[in-house]
Amino acid sequence: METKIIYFTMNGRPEQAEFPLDCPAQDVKGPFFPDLFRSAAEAGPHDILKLYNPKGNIINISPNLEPNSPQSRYKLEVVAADCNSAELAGALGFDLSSMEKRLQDLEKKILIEAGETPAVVYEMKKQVDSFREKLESVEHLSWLGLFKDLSEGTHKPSPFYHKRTLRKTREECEHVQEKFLQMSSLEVSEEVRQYLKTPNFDNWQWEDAEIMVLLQVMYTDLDFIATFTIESDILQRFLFEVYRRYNNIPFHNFKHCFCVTQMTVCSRTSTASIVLPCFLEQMYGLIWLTDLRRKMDGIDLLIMLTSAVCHDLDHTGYNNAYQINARTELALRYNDISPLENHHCAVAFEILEKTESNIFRNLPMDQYKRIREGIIKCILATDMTRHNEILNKFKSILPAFDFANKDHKDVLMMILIKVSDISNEARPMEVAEPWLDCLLQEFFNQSDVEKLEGLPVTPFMDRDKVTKPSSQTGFIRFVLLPLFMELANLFPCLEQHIIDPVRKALDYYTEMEKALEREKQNRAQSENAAKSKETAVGMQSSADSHSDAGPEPSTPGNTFKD
Ligand code: BYE
Ligand code: ZN
Repeated sequence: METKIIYFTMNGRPEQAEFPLDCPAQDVKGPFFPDLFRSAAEAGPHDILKLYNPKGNIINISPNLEPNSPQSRYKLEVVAADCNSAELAGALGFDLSSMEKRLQDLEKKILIEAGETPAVVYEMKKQVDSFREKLESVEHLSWLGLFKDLSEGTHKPSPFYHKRTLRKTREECEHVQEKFLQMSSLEVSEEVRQYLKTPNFDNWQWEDAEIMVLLQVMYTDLDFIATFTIESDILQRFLFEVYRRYNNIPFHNFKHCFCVTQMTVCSRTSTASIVLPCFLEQMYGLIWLTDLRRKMDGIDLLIMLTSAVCHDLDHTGYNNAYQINARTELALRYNDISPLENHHCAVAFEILEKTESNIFRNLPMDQYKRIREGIIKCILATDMTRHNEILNKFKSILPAFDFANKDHKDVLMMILIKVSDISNEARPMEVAEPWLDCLLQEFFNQSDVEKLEGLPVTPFMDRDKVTKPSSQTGFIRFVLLPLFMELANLFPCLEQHIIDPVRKALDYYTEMEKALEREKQNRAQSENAAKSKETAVGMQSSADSHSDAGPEPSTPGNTFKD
């Protein structure tokens, strides 16, 4: 029988297939039996195969395939596995769709017999639902074939479209953009403008479109619009692109970007001559004493503000340790060197490279260069593994700090963005505590995924190992206070304005830790009492009634070391 040989590559690996010239269509691309191409690609029955000719065009997998030579190989590719790929799920030891189907059948049966969904079935349904949602929303689990990346817009609408996802949807962006543009023409009251300059500002009271307006106010009130001839539609486009590229994750989101920026402005605004309303009294010293507008030039301030705005762009909620351990695209791209911060910065300049959102487009080349250099320095300085390096550098220049020295100013700018980045605890408790909850939610989510993927679990992110107060007291003692106190050496007024609230927060969490400790002891005691009672009555104590040790107090001393 005459045969023909087809040469192709699969993942760069050379393969060849031989089949008879009168081969029926079914054997080459049939719905029933995995054909030669399927087995070469190790593809399941639901996977989509794509064959490319050497020109890069997709060609039909059919018996009429042009025979070729090893020098002109076709390229075979498997496109993402079908979401419900039974084979893939089977290999993983679970199958969501069949579990759901069985649950539905069970529910139907019970409905007929008992008339109402029992709580257990409801509970199980909820668990299956939330498990599916988790698998669908976690980008790093996309290899399961369940991940729904809604930003791509190539997916067909699914019943889970409304569920929480990482990236912002187009609808969400358009809605906020429309609101922002409507509001941006309105005057922001003087009262709000002043309130915006204090660390008491409550971000939770404002929705995203309003926050965009407030960011616009910051650029305006620092005179950047006039000084650097920034057109308002360009600024609006820039802010919108920034908004769009912060993801919907618990902590490193657009509101965090706003808070960091707002804190930067706090320590930067000098309007000492204005008469301050009484609620601003406590800010007075800070404004007066730091007086940065007189000590640094406009470009430095523009660098700091824009760095703060951009410093966490496209954060996905997984830190550098995760990126490196999971060998993500980012870690590979940046050779494990601050993958996230490099990425945030690259995204910032992706936005700034577009003429319609380049707020620096009217500046001469030398100024643009200086700004770019400054932003890169500031954003890269937010990598906490460089914390000691940067703080030590600052300490070493402090005794002879000179605002005319560029190296000194560079270090100060890095310290200021670092302070702003981790300064939630300098805010009122009602503002700060929800931020801590958000952060822990993001951390715990990461450690859950690390456990699922068999990666090393970062100890201070492990929900089984840390408690809210124990982690925060350690952080305040060993990271926040030492950093803030060095800055207060340069600006002594900061003592009362940002160090005092942080000390209060330390007391608050220390109390909370003690209360938790007491609760734990009480629980252990009552359990012991119950146990001895059981034994006394002569009942058999069950094998698994060990005392619940609760969360281990973390050891803050080594939690935050590099
Ligand atoms: C830091 C690094 C990365 C991301 F668990 C966020 F105890 C932070 F470590 N920030 N930012 C603010 C913080 C805070 N980390 C902590 N507390 C903060 O207030 C400590 C963490 C809860 C934990 Cl440092
Ligand atoms: Zn940040």
